[in-house]
Amino acid sequence: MYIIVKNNFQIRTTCFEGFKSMKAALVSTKLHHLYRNLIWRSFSTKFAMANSKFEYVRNFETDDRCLPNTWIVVRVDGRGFHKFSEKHEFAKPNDKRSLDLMGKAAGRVMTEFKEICLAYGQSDEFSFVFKRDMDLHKRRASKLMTSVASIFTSAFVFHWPQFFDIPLKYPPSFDGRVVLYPSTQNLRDYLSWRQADCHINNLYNTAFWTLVLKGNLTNAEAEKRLCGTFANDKNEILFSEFGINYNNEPQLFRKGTVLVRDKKKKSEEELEGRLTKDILALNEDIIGDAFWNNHKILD
Ligand code: DGT
Ligand code: MG
Ligand code: MG
Repeated sequence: MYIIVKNNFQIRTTCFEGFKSMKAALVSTKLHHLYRNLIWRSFSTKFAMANSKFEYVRNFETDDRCLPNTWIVVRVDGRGFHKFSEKHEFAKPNDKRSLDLMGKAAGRVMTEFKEICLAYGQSDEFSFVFKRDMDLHKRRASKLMTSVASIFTSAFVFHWPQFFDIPLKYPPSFDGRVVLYPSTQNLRDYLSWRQADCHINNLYNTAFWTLVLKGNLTNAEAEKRLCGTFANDKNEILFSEFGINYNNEPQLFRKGTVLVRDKKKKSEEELEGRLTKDILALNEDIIGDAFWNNHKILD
């Protein structure tokens, strides 16, 4: 620090005093360093010895890197979502708020991981497809799975108030798993399986809850009524008894949600209703070829 004074003598004195205190400070700093080094060396030797003694436990960690050049799918699923949906008074059989919130949380995961090329969700689950040549986290299964489940869960909680008027009654959670698919056909079959599951469950649940809520049957009676029925029987019950054409039910309920990236420049109008600028939520059939020919995601 400089002190500006008019008198020369005062300047010299100030400088001299300054040098003296600097020297003293230097000596004390050097001593301090010496002392610190001595202490640190003796400690670090002990730490190093202890470290080498304990370090062998690292070998207990297993190598869980996913096979190269395979499609990695991480699927998250709500834990005990049946109870969660009851406690939070979800609409039956589908609550649009929950499905939209699931989509929002999945969009957040895709924003975080650019290596995800597509996500598909229905009910309380979402599957994330990582590009087959990606090397994120050295393809370690546990890192990928826990990161996805954790980001998804925190986003679900974070955005909850945007979709629901009632506060969360307790913290929801999602489990995660990793599955590898060696061929693109295997991956397509996996996604088809999840969408077929959505269709089968939704048709059953729509028929069941229509019988209960509109047909005044008890849960047990509705279950008995639907026991052994095929898809066309359920369609027929809905149409002939309640005037409901199942094919006119919202695509969101019947097909689930597929998230894809779309980097093309868009007008303000086109951006409306999108999850993010680059992520598009669709409720389309992903079992047939049309979707894949349109989007060329897995090529
Ligand atoms: P888990 O996965 O073994 O911990 O058990 P849950 O209870 O999560 O069962 P799961 O994943 O097989 O099935 C999802 C449950 O969540 C199922 O009971 C229906 C319920 N759920 C999902 N979405 C909705 C919705 O929009 N509305 C209603 N009412 N229920 C829903
Ligand atoms: Mg679940
Ligand atoms: Mg589920």
